[in-house]
Amino acid sequence: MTLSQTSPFLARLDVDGGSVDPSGSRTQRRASDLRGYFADAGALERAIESADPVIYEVSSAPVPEEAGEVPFSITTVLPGRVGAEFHMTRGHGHLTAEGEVYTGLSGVGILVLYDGSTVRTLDLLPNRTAYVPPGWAHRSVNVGDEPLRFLAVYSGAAGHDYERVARHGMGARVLADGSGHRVEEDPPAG
Ligand code: PAN
Ligand code: ZN
Repeated sequence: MTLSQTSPFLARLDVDGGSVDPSGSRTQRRASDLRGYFADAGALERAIESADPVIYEVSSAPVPEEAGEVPFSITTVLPGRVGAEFHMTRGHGHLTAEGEVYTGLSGVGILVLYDGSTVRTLDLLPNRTAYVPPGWAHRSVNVGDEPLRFLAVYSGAAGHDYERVARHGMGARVLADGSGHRVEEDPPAG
């Protein structure tokens, strides 16, 4: 058995601040980082021109993305919309057949899962853990008025494939519908 180079440690989850302490990295994605992801490209450009808001950020624990390790992070998706579409992460699949668990910390969200033909949605809520099986691309959407925060725990061997979702989407979009939301089919073009 190979011994990890990482020492055992205890992390504090700052739910209100959306950070893991100790923290390995903190990544922000602004509207300008998400060109091509939202259906309403004009609304996205207007958002970029006005304030280029942060759409989401990820605070990761100092765990290497290597086989055997188990990285974890808190994602915060800020509330808001681009046109009718709620703020969301880019979404990705894993490069290897590795699953993941998402545990809701605060706010109200929808986890969209897509295996290339079937779309599934799960509620992302505090004290609920959503299971992402191997082979399912995943994207988190904030459908509430407050920041959506969740803890993601995954395999260090997973790797992240953004290409496929960037090109073919997630099979569905989550749109505002009155004071609530609806999931609309978004089949891949071609
Ligand atoms: C999460 C995501 C995080 C940001 O930690 O990486 O929510 O979403 P994108 O990676 O799609 O931009 C996870 O699923 N890790 O595997
Ligand atoms: Zn993932």
